[in-house]
Amino acid sequence: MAMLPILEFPDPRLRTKAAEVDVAEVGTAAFQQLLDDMFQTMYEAPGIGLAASQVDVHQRFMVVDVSEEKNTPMVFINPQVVEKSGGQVYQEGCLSVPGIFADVTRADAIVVRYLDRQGQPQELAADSLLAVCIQHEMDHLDGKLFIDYLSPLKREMVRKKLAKQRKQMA
Ligand code: GNR
Ligand code: NI
Repeated sequence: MAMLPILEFPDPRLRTKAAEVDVAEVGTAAFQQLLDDMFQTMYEAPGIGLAASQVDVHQRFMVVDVSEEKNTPMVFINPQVVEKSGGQVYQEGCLSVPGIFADVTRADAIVVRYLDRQGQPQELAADSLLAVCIQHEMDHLDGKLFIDYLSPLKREMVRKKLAKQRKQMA
């Protein structure tokens, strides 16, 4: 197992649109190892989800665990939202935008179709935090970040805060 470096805003690689995973690749040792490394990276961060895009792998998959006990690992490969309804506001954060938290409105309930880590097709109904997390991770696969939903003024404040944080770290 290995911790993987997480790309941080404004790294342009976070804007890459990820490509579909070839199903034949899912069962390979290299792909399964990458999933294990992504779980380790997510748990140690700590975070509730991690998209492949964040570790500079531009393929459509992510790992998620929204449980309190951190004992419910989920893998979503080639995810597609096939139904969505309602709306919820959640204060989001992102491992690629450290130290920034902001309210984002998303669908409250979704149905997602995907392949699991065995490459088997699945369909899952998700709501509340799990629905937020899946939508947040799917945005990463399209090169989108939660701060993109903020007003230009708020985004400018985020940019300044991050620049200041970085200066203090240097
Ligand atoms: O750890 C995370 N917490 C979180 C909180 C609210 C909404 C979304 C998230 S996902 C985030 C981890 C991350 O950046 N995944 O891409
Ligand atoms: Ni994120």
